[in-house]
Amino acid sequence: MAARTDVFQSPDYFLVDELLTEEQKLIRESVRNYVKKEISPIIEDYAQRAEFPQQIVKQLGDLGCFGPTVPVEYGGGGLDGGGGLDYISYGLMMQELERGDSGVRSTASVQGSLVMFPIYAYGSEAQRKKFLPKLASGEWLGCFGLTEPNHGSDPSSMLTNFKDAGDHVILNGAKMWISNSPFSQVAVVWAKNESGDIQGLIVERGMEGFTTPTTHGKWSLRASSTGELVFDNVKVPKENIFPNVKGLKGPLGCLTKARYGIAWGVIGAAMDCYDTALRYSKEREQFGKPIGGFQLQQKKLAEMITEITKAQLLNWRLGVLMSEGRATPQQVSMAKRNACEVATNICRDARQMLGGMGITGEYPVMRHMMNLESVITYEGTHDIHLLITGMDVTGLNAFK
Ligand code: TGC
Ligand code: FAD
Repeated sequence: MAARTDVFQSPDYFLVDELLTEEQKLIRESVRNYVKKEISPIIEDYAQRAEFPQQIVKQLGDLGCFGPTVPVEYGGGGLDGGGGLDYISYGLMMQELERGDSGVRSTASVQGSLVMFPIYAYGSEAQRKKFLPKLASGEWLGCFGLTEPNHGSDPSSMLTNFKDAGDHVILNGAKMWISNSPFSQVAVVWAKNESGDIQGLIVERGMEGFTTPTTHGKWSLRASSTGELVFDNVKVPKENIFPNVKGLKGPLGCLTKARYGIAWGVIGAAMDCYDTALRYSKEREQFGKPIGGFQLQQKKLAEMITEITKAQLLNWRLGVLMSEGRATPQQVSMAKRNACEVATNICRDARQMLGGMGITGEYPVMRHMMNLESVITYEGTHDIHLLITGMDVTGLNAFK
């Protein structure tokens, strides 16, 4: 397939740019330029072949997209350690990456929020020094194992477990649907100890009994690699267990950071679909005039830009609250859920506006649309996030 020319123009109907600092705009620009140069020309081809473009790992490391929340001394962006990035910059990075492809943003989310963040927040100094710089630079790729074959939305019922065996523990169990597992050197794994408490362990490729079979046949996130983590009596040194967290709040704390990135990211995908549909509607003629001149097509475009604008403003406000340390996990859930819903609808409408061309790889819309079926499901399904909001406003738990 011929490389696609990326002519994206970012929609900004309410002049949200005026709310951004010069530094935030510069960061967005550098990631946008990277996506135009390195992602847009190749991504369709990789998605069609269901292949992970491994070269992006080093590129994203060089660009500073890994570990935005980790202090600069460990190779991160400095969000949680003082100095460095702010949460709006982090969000803008994710928006631009997902404008390219959800799988590219996924790689950055997993590495930064689900692997580097817990090693920094819950790990020992030795763990931080050993793993963080190599993960920040992209020399190593990490993955995050929470979901199991029989325990997805309800991770507290997980079966993966470890038993004490002197200077190490013996880990058994299996994780499923793990982004990047087939290419990872390092897996952050959540498992139960002998008392039934959830703890995090760093499992390294090469440990005997540890395998990462690839999941095949996905119609979504085809340019992202997904697999399992299988532990068959794996000896994990005790020095690889996180000393500073116990319980489900460990993995859920990581998810709050990653879900924040998704709220921004999917709006990037929506912006790409809107921009593509708008341009197409002015070029494509039927019944003697551009299809953009028909009311039904204008309704779709008007609703798309309205929802994008509302989400941009919500994300900006959430970014301010995150930077001030005042955002709640429930606010992050609302933003993730809303952004995924509007982005999914926008991509579906854009696909229709392109008619038959909408199902081809000539345009990015069908790829985005299919990707978003994963994004609306992972990191908490659409309905789980609704129940989180429901519980927050009523004080009543409808999960169980
Ligand atoms: P519950 O009793 O409510 O909570 C247990 C403890 O966790 C605390 N907590 C949180 N802490 C930080 N951030 C959050 N978002 C938190 N939510 C809850 C809570 O305060 C409590 O603390 P403590 O001190 O009292 O122990 O737990 P529950 O068992 O009732 O479950 C609640 C529920 C359903 C909301 C939760 O389990 C959930 O979010 N389920 C969805 C599972 C999920 O999101 N899985 C994601 C897997 S990873 C993934 O998809 C990566 S995709 C990566 C990519 O490619 O981008
Ligand atoms: P289930 O939990 O079985 O849910 C099925 C349906 O039931 C959903 O509609 C759900 O909303 C609904 N449901 C469940 N409980 C309730 C309830 N109490 N009330 C009402 N409805 C309910 N996981 C990781 O750990 N690491 C990863 O890197 C990772 N990457 C992923 C990549 C991809 C491409 C995909 C598709 C998934 C990934 N996941 C990952 C797993 C993902 O987080 C789970 O798929 C998700 O949390 C849902 O779990 P489940 O698939 O088991 O669905």
